[in-house]
Amino acid sequence: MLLVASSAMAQNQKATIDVRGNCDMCKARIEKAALKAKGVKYAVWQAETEELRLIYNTKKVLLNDVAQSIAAVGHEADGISAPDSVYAALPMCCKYESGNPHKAEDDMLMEHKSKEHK
Ligand SMILES: [Cu+2]
Repeated sequence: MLLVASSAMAQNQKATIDVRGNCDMCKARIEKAALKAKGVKYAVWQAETEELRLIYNTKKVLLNDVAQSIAAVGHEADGISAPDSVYAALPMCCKYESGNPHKAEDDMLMEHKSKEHK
């Protein structure tokens, strides 16, 4: 990491992707997986919204690769499912497929409408 932080080299892109999860353990796991992807500078996930905010270097990594590495640790990311074996090994509190206790269906719909991707 010898790159000098400079706005002249702004290849950094902000993005928000949907990542399924429930709790603080999920949060730690998701953020760790995201930050492990090369070129990811910032990753913060919120249980309430199941959204992961990212800042990443578009020259180093594709958003899809970040989503892949998160899915690989057990959390469905940007529509990419986690492998069954990995999901099965998650602690009970992290089993988001049985329904997120923090969130009702209606909230999910609302959220989708309010999200402006393009
Ligand atoms: Cu969890």
